[in-house]
Order: sequence, then structure tokens, then C-alpha cells
Amino acid sequence: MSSGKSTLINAIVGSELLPSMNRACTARAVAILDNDMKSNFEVHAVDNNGVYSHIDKASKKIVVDFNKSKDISEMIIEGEIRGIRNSKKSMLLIDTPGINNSM
Ligand SMILES: Nc1nc2c(ncn2[C@@H]2O[C@H](COP(=O)(O)OP(=O)(O)OP(=O)(O)O)[C@@H](O)[C@H]2O)c(=O)[nH]1
Ligand SMILES: [Mg+2]
Repeated sequence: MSSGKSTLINAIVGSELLPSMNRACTARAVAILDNDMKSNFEVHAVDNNGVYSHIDKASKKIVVDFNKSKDISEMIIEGEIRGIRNSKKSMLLIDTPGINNSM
């Protein structure tokens, strides 16, 4: 934990969407999907009942809340990662908790 995973992904994405701290921070995996057609970062979430919801604009607060949430089972952020161009494939970056994090 705290090796700089979230900080590195924020740098690649060019936005401070993922929380980073000098202590165990990321509690749940969050994926960021590159889509050059998007003008901003959107959020796709699925709750424990399998119900899908969409938020137009991603923010660090949304990711922090997801980290603490027991109701949301999965979250994917989708937007244009500038500097990575989609071809026939898209990059999916997944920020995970540190494997030595007991949370
Ligand atoms: N000096 C320095 N500090 C860094 C660097 N990358 C990250 N940090 C700092 O290290 C601390 C941990 O960074 P995180 O990005 O939260 O690390 P993490 O691997 O995501 O941590 P967990 O999600 O808890 O596993 C933060 O205080 C960052 O500001 C770096 O390249 N140099
Ligand atoms: Mg992290």
C-alpha cells in the first residue's frame, strides 16, 4: 500500500479523480476506461441489487464515497485519457487497494 498507484494513474489520466494519501487509502478497485469520444469523465455504477446508475461528471468526492460505500458493488469511470488514443482497442486502468492493506 501507499506505493503511489493512485497518484500514477491520476498523472496518466491528467485529473485528480482518484484519492491518494500518505496512508492506506484505496479500499476498493475502480476502473477508468479510455474513450476518446467523451468530453468529460462519466461514472457508471451498479448497486448490490444489480441496478445501474449513471453520473454525468466524475469527481474525487464520488470516488471517495464509493470507497466507503456498502451499497455500490462496482464503479467504472469513462472518459478521454488525453495522450492515449483509442485504436481498435481501449485502455482500461484499474486502481486497486494495496495487497498488504488489511481494510
Ligand atoms: N515523493 C513522492 N511521493 C509520491 C509519489 N507517488 C505518490 N507519492 C505519495 O505517496 C503517498 C501514497 O500515494 P497513493 O497514490 O495514495 O498510493 P497508493 O499505492 O494508491 O496507496 P493505497 O491505495 O493505499 O494502496 C501520497 O502521499 C502521494 O502523494 C512519488 O513519485 N514521489
Ligand atoms: Mg490508492
